[in-house]
Amino acid sequence: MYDVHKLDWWNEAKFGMFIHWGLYAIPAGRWKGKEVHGIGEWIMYREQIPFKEYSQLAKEFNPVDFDADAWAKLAYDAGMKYIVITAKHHDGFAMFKSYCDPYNIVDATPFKRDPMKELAEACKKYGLKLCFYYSQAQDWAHPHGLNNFWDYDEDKKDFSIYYKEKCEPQLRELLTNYGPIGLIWCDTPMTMAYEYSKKIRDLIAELQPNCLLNSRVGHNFGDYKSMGDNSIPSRSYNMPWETPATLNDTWGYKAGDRKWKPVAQIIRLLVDINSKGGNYLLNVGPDAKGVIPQESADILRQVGQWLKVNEDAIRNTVACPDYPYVLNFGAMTYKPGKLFLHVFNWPDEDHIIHLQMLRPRVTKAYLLADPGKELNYVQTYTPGNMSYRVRIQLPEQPLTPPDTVVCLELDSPLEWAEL
Ligand code: H79
Repeated sequence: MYDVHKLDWWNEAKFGMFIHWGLYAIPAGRWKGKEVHGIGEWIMYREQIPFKEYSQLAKEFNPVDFDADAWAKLAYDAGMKYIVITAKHHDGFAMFKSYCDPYNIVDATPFKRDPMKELAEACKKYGLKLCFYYSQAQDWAHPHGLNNFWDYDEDKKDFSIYYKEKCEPQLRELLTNYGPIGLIWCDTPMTMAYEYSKKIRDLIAELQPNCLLNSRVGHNFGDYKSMGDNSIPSRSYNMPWETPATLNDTWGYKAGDRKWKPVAQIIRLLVDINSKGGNYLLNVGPDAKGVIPQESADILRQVGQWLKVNEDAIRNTVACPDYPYVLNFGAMTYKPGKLFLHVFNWPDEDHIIHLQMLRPRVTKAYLLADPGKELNYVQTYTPGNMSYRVRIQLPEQPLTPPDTVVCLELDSPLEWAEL
């Protein structure tokens, strides 16, 4: 299942930008004067808005402030290496020029531009992989797509018609018209049968064999595992995996959602996910004008500033073997030869942190923010009484709060001694 070579760029990246953008950015969480509970892109389902009515939003969709270069630059400044954007979400509206279905941004809106074309160019400029989210099973616009039960009789649905008329032709367009695509991000397979997951897998193999596919295509046809939305496993996993996550509580833009996570928490999540071997796919929800909320941009730029200094501790890391104790100073990330200690809780009194049960010998210790200056450390190794201990002397103050990173160079692969 896991093709190591094909996954190289993705394993190295570790951090990507998710973009949820569609017609739902217009209501922005409010419908007919009332606040609608839940994630913004589900508003059509939540309110059971008839397709005839919801589709009228297209006539108003005119994101004149959309600037593909600015979005790509923001991802670049944040230290992200790929962008996954909703080419089509569950509402069925294509955010790209589709030749098989006029319900798309070029043919149905006054905007008339194809933002995916513009993004493909911008991603090339900033060295980012462009990837497409495509809701392959749910489609609330098509009479045979899954989950719109208020317009269409579930008993009369034939998924093969939707697949043949819309799903496959649109995936074909996405894999043909925008240059090399990093990955196709499917979602909520629901009751979709094995044969359709396989068809999607085969379609990618035919058109862009290097393009990855996430596990939500269903039936184990993915190249890597998508964890649940905003869900992080409690332990390390030695397989390719990714957590898609939000900056506030919604994916698609909601004007009323002010629950932004603090920068420190985002860095903490990035480190936690990386330490367990995963990728962090962090979402922004641009508004109906095409602008990424200022709060999102501010958070991402600050994460990027931290990441610039501490990049070695994130990029290309692998799952860190689970430390046998609860760590008090923060978290650890790992790549062969280097163990990174992320100090979130600075030891204000003695400025010393220590690790137990570390089997490899430390050959050098330094802060990523000041790599020219070696840190003093003492490693004691008394296998007779199973004591493996290293104590590291830190400076008085943290250099890159909230997380100052110590790099320990190791003489052998990381192993913890048994407790
Ligand atoms: O694209 C984002 C979400 O729209 C999508 N996955 C991420 C990446 C997603 N699809 N399904 N879900 C998430 C689960 C959604 C469940 C809920 Fe609801 C939607 C809870 C509230 C609204 C439907 C309505 C189910 C319960 C009430």
